[in-house]
Amino acid sequence: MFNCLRICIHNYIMRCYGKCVNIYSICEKCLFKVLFVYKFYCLEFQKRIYLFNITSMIFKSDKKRIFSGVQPSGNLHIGNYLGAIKNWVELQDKYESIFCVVDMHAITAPQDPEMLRKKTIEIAKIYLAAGIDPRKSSIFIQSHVSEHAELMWVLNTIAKISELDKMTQFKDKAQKTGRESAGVGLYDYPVLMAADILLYDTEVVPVGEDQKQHVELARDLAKRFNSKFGETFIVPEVHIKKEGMRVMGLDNPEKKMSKSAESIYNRIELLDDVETIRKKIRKAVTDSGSEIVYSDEKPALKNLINIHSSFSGKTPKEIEAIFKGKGYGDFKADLAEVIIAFLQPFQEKFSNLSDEDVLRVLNDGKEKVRKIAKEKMDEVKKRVGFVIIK
Ligand code: AQP
Repeated sequence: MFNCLRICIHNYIMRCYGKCVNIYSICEKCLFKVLFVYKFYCLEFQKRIYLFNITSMIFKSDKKRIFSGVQPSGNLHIGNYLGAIKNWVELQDKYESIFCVVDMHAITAPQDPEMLRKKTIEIAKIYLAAGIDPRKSSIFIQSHVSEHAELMWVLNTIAKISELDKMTQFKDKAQKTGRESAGVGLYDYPVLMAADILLYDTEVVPVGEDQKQHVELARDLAKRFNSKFGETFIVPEVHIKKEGMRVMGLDNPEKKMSKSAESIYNRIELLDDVETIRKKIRKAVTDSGSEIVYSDEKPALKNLINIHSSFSGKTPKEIEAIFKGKGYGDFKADLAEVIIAFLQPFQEKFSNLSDEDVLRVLNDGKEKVRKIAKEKMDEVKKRVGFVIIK
């Protein structure tokens, strides 16, 4: 009898989480009792959903909306985490949050279709393992909401070539192929990013410092569209976390840490194993001299101290004091352990997430944001003069 009830409650919970379970897999003797318990739980559950909906309706208007995303263009690194995702986790309680896996951005560089699919799911898992809570935030895949591409086209018609010519990220990335052979998609990437942001009436965009210029373009396009066609878009603010603003490459402190950097010694990846992390930190370039000092004259060491500070919570001054009289060897060994202390539990959470769990979250997220995107796009179409048949 006790076992039957346990199965029933288990089945009920599984049903609530959308997993299909046969509720009648239970012995006949206790069916009556079980159905009674089941009905009671259903009523309780409905009551809670109702209360939750009412509460969110009341509080919805108080919260500003944030939007941000990461492109599945390679293996995520601690720069992506410290510059963006860590910030999102902290902001999701205060803001109505929308986080996207921007797969349409990822195809602006050559990519392998199977790998792109794998990395897209991996990034969504990383969001969840890092602490993005799907009950508080909407998580979805960019290509699942076609309005991103539609709005981009409209914004393309008001963006200027002179504006895109100024984008430093394009200049950096086009270096590989040369400007003339670079793809139009890569050049136009900031306009797609503007569409991502403006589509959701985003008020705040939490990104790493490297993306500031792109958010500024989104602001300019919003203002231009509004003055040309009437108030349509909210002009978004950029939100950059002070510490860990721009994590630099371990192999070159002049350039940011990047997924697409050729050498794996440029970055610590979020899914690197313990030995790889130790090795990469050991090999990280340092400046001349052997003292552990935080100074602009020692950019490589400054970058490593910033990383230490972001993970350990200690200030650069405290770190300097701890390693006074010690050398790079001691500092680097400690830095590796500080990173590992964060990454190990993170990786454990990551590996406990199944693809099915993540796909369900992404589907729910898509359903939530699609309505906002469609409403905004309908408004845009009306403003620019497209014929709409209801
Ligand atoms: N080095 C970094 N330091 C701080 N923040 C960073 N971000 C990226 N690199 C650093 C932030 O991570 C978020 C997601 O970035 P993205 O994937 O959309 O594109 P990205 O900025 O071009 O990142 P990568 O790692 O350099 O990727 P690739 O090499 O593919 O271009 C953004 O908020 C970004 O600011």
